[in-house]
Amino acid sequence: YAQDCRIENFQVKQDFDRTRYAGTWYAVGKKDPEGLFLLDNVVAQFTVEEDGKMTATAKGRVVILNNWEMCAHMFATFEDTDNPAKFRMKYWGAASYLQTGNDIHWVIDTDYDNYAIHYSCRLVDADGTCLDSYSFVFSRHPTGLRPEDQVIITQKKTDICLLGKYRRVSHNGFC
Ligand code: ODT
Repeated sequence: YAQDCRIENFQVKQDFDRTRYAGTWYAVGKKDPEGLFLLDNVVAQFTVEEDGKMTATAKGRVVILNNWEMCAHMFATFEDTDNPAKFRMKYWGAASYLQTGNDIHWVIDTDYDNYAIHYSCRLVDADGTCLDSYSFVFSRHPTGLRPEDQVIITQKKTDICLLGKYRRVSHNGFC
């Protein structure tokens, strides 16, 4: 059979709880979009504000203007939708030459305490599949995922039609 890769049919985390999701997440895997930005040493910090809205900051190594390597400090606000695991993420950088944008931000799965997998599609094709996506695999632990979590993540990568498209994100203290 042909796998259904229409993004509207991707399952996201049921009853997503942003309060349990808050805190620090280390990127351990990434599927890059076109014109990739964050390279490695990516750490995201999610917060639930007093008004209940989710915000985040992230840092990561980037190379801008083709050869200037730096640690980017990024900020994001999340707009709620009718699905608690689906957001619109407005993001910008601490410096004006960093990337800005407005992407969908879906939490595909998380156990809140160990792993998370996120998905974003920037360009949907006429048939409902994605032409330009990116996705982060996050761990609460900088050392990576536990073997039992890797099994789940592999299944989720398959479900969102991105198996084999990820690279490992290293943490070497650059940021
Ligand atoms: O690296 C890329 O090529 C695409 C990623 C661009 C968006 C980075 C913006 C980060 C803004 C601060 C946010 C935090 C949390 C993010 C969690 C996951 C997805 C970006």
